[in-house]
Amino acid sequence: MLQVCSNHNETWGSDCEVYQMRCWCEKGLSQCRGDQYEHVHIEYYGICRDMPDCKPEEMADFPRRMRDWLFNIMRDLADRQELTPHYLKMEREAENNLTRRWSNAAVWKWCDLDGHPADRSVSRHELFPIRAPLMALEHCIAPFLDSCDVNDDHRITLKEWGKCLELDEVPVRLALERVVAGWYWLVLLSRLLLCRDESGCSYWSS
Ligand SMILES: [Ca+2]
Ligand SMILES: [Ca+2]
Repeated sequence: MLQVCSNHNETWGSDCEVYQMRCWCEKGLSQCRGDQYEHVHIEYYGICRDMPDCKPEEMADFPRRMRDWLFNIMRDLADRQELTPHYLKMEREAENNLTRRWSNAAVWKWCDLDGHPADRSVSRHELFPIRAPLMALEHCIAPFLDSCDVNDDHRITLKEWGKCLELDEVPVRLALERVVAGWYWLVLLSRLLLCRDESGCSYWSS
């Protein structure tokens, strides 16, 4: 079982133990070890350790490294055929068009993170899939992600995301428009297919 470090800087036997304690505390059950555990969450995987400070020069270089990393993950997923056709198209464009490379990868990741709920902003909870696994390897990830949330409302908008990755606003907006257009066509197509299967579909008659 993989040990985890919580936001209280305590090592737990597994992620399940953390979720279980949080659940006990949220429900006010006697197994809850204290009110502070009502908001306990996993900070990173592995045992707790002293994190080195992120030096200013490391922080200055971090957006570039993060852009590289996002593009490499997108490329890996494309190679493994794990991207949807729409994102695959964006990946192919990123391969061939250097000006679109970082913005396509950044928009893809931001949309990927914005899932629970998909409300056009990435909450701290939604950042978990990139934050927790990277914390033990990249000590600048936490201050970097905190710095993205410029207005400190605990959510990262696409504008904030693009800005902290040091991307131009226009290619980011264009890439997002393409994602939205892709979704629009997907929804339309699925409605058309559904309509074909159902007799007397109100979509056609309306
Ligand atoms: Ca969201
Ligand atoms: Ca914000």
